[in-house]
Amino acid sequence: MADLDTDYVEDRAPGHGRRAPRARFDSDAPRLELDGPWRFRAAAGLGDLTPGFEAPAFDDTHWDRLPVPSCWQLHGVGAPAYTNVTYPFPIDPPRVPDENPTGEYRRAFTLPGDWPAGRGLLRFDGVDSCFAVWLNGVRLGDGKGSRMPTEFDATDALRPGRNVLAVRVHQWSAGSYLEDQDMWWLSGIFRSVRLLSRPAGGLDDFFVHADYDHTTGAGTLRVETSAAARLTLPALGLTDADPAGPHVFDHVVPWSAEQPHLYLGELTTDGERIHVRVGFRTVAVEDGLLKVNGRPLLLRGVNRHEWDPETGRTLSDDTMLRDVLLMKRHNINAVRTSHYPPSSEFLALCDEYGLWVVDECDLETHGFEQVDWRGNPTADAHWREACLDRMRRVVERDKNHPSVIMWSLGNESGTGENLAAMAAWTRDRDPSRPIHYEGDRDSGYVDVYSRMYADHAETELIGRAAEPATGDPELDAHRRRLPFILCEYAHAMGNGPGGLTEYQRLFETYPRLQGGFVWEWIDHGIARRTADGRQFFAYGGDFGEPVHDGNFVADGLVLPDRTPSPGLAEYKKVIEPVRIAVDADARIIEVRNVHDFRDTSHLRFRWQAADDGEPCTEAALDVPVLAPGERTVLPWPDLPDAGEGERVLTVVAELAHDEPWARAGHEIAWGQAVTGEPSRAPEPGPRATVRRTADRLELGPARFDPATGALRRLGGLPLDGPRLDVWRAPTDNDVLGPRLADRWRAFGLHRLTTRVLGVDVNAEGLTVVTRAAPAGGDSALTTTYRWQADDTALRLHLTVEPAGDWPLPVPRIGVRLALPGWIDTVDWYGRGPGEAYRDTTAAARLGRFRRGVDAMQTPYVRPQENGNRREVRRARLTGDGGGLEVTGGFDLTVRRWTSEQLDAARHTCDLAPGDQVYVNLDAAHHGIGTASCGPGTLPEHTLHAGPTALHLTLRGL
Ligand code: IPT
Repeated sequence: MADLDTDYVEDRAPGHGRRAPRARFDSDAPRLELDGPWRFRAAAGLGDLTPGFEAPAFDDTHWDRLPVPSCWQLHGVGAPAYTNVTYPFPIDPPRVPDENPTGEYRRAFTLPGDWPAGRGLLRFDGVDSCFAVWLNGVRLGDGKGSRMPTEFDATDALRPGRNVLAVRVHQWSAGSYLEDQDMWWLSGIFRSVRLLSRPAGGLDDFFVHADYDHTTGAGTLRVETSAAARLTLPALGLTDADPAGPHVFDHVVPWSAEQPHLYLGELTTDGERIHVRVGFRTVAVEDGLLKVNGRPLLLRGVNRHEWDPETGRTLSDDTMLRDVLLMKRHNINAVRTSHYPPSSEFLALCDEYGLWVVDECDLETHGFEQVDWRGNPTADAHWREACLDRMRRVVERDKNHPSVIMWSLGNESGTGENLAAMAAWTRDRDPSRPIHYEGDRDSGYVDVYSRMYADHAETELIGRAAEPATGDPELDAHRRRLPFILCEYAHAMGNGPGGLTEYQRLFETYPRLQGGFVWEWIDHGIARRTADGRQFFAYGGDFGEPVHDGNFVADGLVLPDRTPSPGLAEYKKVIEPVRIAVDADARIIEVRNVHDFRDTSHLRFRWQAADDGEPCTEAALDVPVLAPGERTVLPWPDLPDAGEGERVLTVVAELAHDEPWARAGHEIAWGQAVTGEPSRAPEPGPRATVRRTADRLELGPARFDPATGALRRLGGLPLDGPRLDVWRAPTDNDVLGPRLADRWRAFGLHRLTTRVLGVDVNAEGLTVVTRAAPAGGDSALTTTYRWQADDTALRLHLTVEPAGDWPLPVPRIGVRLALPGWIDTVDWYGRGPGEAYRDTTAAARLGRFRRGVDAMQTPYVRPQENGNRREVRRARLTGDGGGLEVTGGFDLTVRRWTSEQLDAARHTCDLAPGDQVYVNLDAAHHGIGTASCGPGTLPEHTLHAGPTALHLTLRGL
């Protein structure tokens, strides 16, 4: 009989025929991996199902193949679609569209001859969004809850030899209403499938309770087991002990993210041996602080979605390890698993390498906000069981991970009784971990006060416990006693985030502020190629979606291919666990250990002095071992006499030995101080005077256009400019939020027209005055270029004076020039090596750097202003044909396209090198901020049009 019953799809029930949730663990019980190519057929909807596809004898040889695990839209079946908040279907819970793409999956497998008697379970680690399962034609059940495991008892249907597994997966289901996370809508069996043998006398579940008493150093271990078992932990002298204990050990090494000590052992029964990894730690909210092992934490976190640009939400173990290593190497100590439990393997890595984890339930109903929360499932008793089921499955699966220090009920799901019920169940099941949920501002049933994107001022108010009262005095009193975290802040979309330093300062000032989680770890771009084979990353709208949220899906600290973006370098610097302050006036070095647990014995320190960027001496720096929270002050090392120019003293802390996550020598923290003034360009020789011919003005090595006063040649180097430039290709933070970029365009900043007011030859040299102004307005910028030269060098003294009203910030004030396209290399002395803007400068140190022109670019998924190098004292732009040297004090960008081309590009593949290289030399920039979601540029980083000067010396090379 064909089984075409699909009532479960629109049923709010989380599933039928499933096994109770339990811990995920590895044991020696046999298992069969069912990943690999499956037979697959894409059905357009529930009216298009294949009758009898579940029958073992069904002939599927004409079906396609699809890998399991995978997201079918990334294998040419249907198309990915991106929405942030909006449901991509009408809100009509629990009903979903008739057009409900459905995948029919089949695979045969052979049960090995030595497969033991006893129960067999089929485990699906993740299926999006709803599925039903048949084994040998017998329906085992159905399930929802995409990012949580579902197990079915397969015992009665399992046969010796050949077995046929059939799974029907629906893109949309009642469960979709609970899964409105800000990400691509993707479907299919996207995590592994396994058949597990459950031996007679095996152990189905256990719960490790490993507490640490920081006052005595003792550890208490208690393992609840679902059946009688024995516990062996060699390092603690336990052999075949009763797991229930409690076992008290006078001294254990505790687990922390900084020193993730795990005790390896085994739980055994007559039928099974299970690996256990025990980390002793006690989490508590006491005295208004979130503490682990008695110490308050400072969370230096990120929100992590599971993402791979080729495989979507199917991640290899290698990719997960890459994430963990990248995080550890960038001083990150915490992860919020936004907004669903990750693959269990990821949590195992967090246990092993050390990351604090806020484990979040697979729950978001954000789109109901758009209908004033009418029918919100978290506030509707009909959905109670579906919500509770999700929470139970996270807690049961992940309860034995020491890295998990908080449970999160979900994200952006409004408020409602079902959330309170989830919290109550969780508190009862696992009183050892605090509960997090941001969406209920009253924080009635949670243990930490959590917010997202609160600006600096509001965060400070909360730090001082001076925030406005919430409605109910009792709730207000409760919330006021809670520690505060920013579960999302510093939206890392495109260029940015700006303002990290200022947040961190608040976190380190007010104990109540226990840090936060940057939004977010990775850009969810999808790897695509142009017809001619160039790769780019697609975002919302690129797949013809009728509703979408564009590139809002690309807002991570790493690009889709996990290349760290400048934002990650900035974050690493801002959250350094050791602070090194090099003070040039007092000639002291202050080192502060801001780790929460670890002393500094794993670090070595060294210093280096450089003159005008040229390193002259370096040596080890003897820093006494500092306990967490301790500081020391050291005198400057004996330095050789500084010569002419600027002296930079850099002090670095690096790993003294290999750690599991980085090699000895890996840099953790640094500080710098500057004394003296940078060397100036050599004093000019005898001043050149202007020679005038019919078609040009000549001044020293330079040639100008007599009509416009524009520089045309410097020695042998053809060039065009420099000309006033105030435009930048708007960043995502300029475009979104209060839409500064729209104001810029309305004002006409991207289309200033220039009128030459005068080209004046005088005793000093040449003076050119221009007036740049937008059409339709009477605001203008008057720019005076004073040119002087000797035989070899050309000097520019530039001043800019605004006239009229400038009621808005301006993107930049400086000049742009065009050089020949054969320029391919940039050497500079200034801040680097990476991109920096005035509120994203922390990670940029003073030094000498060299990059190819192409490597000066940051390929943000949506092209935008990028690549600025700050406070450059000297730059050489060179190629086979020679080059240009510029000295002065300026910000520098060098690219193969104009800002206008950058602005017009929608994807990186829209940018093509032309036959010129464009160079911006700027006096100032407007900051970056995080207005794409959160506060804009802080007042101190805002660039207003005002009198501006820039002094440059240009020399042909
Ligand atoms: C917040 C969401 O929690 C997160 O998933 C993501 O969408 C982020 O915004 C923006 O990228 S919700 C927003 C209304 C603050």
